Formats: sequence, structure tokens, C-alpha cells
Amino acid sequence: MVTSTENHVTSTELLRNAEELRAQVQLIVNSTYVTDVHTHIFPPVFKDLCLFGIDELLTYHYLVAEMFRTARMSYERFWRMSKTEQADLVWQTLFVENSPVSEAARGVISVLDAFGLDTRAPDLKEAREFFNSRTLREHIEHVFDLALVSDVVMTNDPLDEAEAQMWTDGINLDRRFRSSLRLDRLLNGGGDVLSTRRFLDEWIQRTDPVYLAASLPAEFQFPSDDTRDRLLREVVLPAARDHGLPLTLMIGVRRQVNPKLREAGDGVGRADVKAIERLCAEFHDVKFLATFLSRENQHELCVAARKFNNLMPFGCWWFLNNPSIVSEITRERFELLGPSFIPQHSDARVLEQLIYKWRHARKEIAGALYDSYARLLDSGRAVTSEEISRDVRRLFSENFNAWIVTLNAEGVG
Ligand code: FIX
Ligand code: ZN
Repeated sequence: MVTSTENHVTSTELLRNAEELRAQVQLIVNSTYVTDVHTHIFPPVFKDLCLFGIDELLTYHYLVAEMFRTARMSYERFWRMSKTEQADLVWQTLFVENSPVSEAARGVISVLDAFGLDTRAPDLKEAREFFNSRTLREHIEHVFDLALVSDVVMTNDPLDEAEAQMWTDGINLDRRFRSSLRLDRLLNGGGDVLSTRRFLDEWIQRTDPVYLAASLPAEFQFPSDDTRDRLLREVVLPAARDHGLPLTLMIGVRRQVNPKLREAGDGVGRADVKAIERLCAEFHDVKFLATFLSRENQHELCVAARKFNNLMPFGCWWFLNNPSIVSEITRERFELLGPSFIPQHSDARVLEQLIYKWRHARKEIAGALYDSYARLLDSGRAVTSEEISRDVRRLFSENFNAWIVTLNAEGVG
């Protein structure tokens, strides 16, 4: 195994040796900071919305759903428990009595390991002492450094009363936490066009978002003759165009398939990618970021992105954020789109999830990128580590940052 220290590779040297190439790809992917384009995490200024620590990690809705598959317990009894009791039960069920091999469970192990904590602990005593022993500010610093995350985009809901009150009271935002405006409730609210547009303009002014966003159900169609279509056409898309903001669409969720699971109760459905094609065609001067929840939609999304250069596929969302599927999706994106996509977002809800979601993602992205370069070498063209760095910077931040700049005169950003 060649390492860059033993056999130092210059940045402009052509990498013709497979092991040298693999080592450079891993070194660069694992040392390039990333902009996390979609998360649910908040800085401490948002008080209770800022989730961190082992009890929040273990009561993540992904793990709650998995716990119910093994622990024989009623939903009602679990929801009556305290968060500490819930976390103890999840730890005992998924980590002590069983091997934590699911992606969400392995994620907690990666986080504990990153902090040098016992990943085979019989209980949560050590972990709780550790997470309670640090100031939140230093902890955030440490987490962002461990995850190599430069900045994250939050999910800000102007119709969430608690969050809205904090914004109207005045927020001094940590520059690493960028805002986005989440419009699910607005689109489903069926308000009238004029007052909804006024509301949206007011919140764009107040929060300075990097994009407008909405999740849409698997059955989403465009065009359609429903209220959501009218609000999209007459409020959201004109506002996106007027403010020069991209519209981020996350399509294919089936909300509350099992309401007894609460936040863990959502499911997946195959959507119609033609809807996003029609949006890109009709609103050619608006930039779209899009991710689909169904694995079956991924290849179609790549083909749609080849047809519309105002469409940026991003991430392996939610039920797709598993190594076997991240690997498949990233490879087909390289084959169809080259480096012109955003490979991942974390969707982190708890601060320390940034560590595992990005460690696990980098491994698959590095593997797919190495295979792409190895295939290129096999076809007769080597790359340099300078070029690998350029490509990884584009994937990890520059594609996004170029996307969110205001459109120029001819409608291209
Ligand atoms: O709509 C979304 O932003 C989804 O990501 C969430 O609703 C979901 O609960 C989640 O966090 C998935 O990772
Ligand atoms: Zn999300």
C-alpha cells in the first residue's frame, strides 16, 4: 500500500499507479471540507431546537422505528417514557442485546468511537458524563472539525410558532448555520396568493435564506389543478425568481404511513420525475435543487438533469442514505453527470450526526470517485492530485455555492 508520505506525490504528477491514485482520492476526500446543503440542526441560539448528546442521538426517529421491530412494547407505553428512559431502552435493545449493524445504529457507534468512548458500554453512564462535560460552543467547534463540515443549511419553518418567535425576537446567527425557508405548511395551507406572497417576502427579508424548500408527496404532479399548484405558480416560483433564490424540492415522501410512530412514521413512494422536468422547462430562469426519496427514481433524475441545466440533483435522502445505495447512486451520477451534482447532504437532526453521516458518506463517495478515475486511466487518461482536489471541491461545496448565487442578466448563475 503506497502512502503519500513514503512516496510523496506532487500535485501535478500524473497518477498512473492504481494504489497511489486510490490513496490520493481517499486523502483528498477525507480532508476536503463540505457544505452540508440540507440539515435539521440548529445553533444554541435556537435553544431547545439545538439537539445534541447521547439521549438525542439514541432517540433519533430512525432508531425508534428500528427499536419497535425488536422490543415488544406498545407505542403508547414508549411515548409515556422520559427521553432518558427511551434512550436506555434503545441502547439495550439495539446495541446490547443485538449487534448495531443498521446504518443508523452504526452511526451512533461511529460517533462514540470518534470521541474515544466505549462502543460496547453496557449502559449510557460514560456517554452521558462525556456529553454533559463540555460547553456547547466548544462542542460544536469540535463536531464541525471532526466531520470536516464548513457550514450547514438549516431547515427553517416560518409557520413553526416557537421558531418564528425566535426570529422575530432577533437572532444573532453563527455564520456556519445558513438559513433556508421550508414551505411545506405554506403550500399545504391553501392561503390566498397576495397575502401568502407578502408573508413569504417578509420572511425572506427576515431570514436571508440560501434557498426556498419544500418536500412533496410521491403523488406530486405538475401541472395539476390543486391549491399547491396555484401557490407554486403564483407565489413560490415568482418569489424565487424575484429574489434570485433556488427552489429545493424533496419528492417522494408518504407522510405518516404509521402515525403511531410519530416523527418515525413517514414512508416512501415512487414519484413522477416528469413533474420536475416540466417545472424546469416552464420556469427555465429558476434554479432547482432536487432529491427523490425512492431508489427507483434515481436514474430518471440523472437523465432529467442531463436535459435541464437548471436542475441540480443532490443527496441520497433518508432511506437512501445507506452505503449500498449511496454507492450505487453516486456511481450512476458520475457516469451520467460527471462532477456536476451534489453527492450528499446529512439530513442531520442531532449535532453529532454530522460526524457519522459524513464519515460514512465520504467512504462511498471516495470509492465511486476512485472507480471513475481508474476507469478513465484504463481508457488512457491519468489525473493529477490537483485535479482530484478541484473535482472534490466542486462536489463538496462549489456546485452548491455557484447554484445559490443570484442569477445574472441572461438568467444564468
Ligand atoms: O422532509 C424532510 O426534510 C425529511 O428529511 C424529514 O422529514 C425526515 O424526518 C428526515 O429527517 C430524514 O432524514
Ligand atoms: Zn430533511
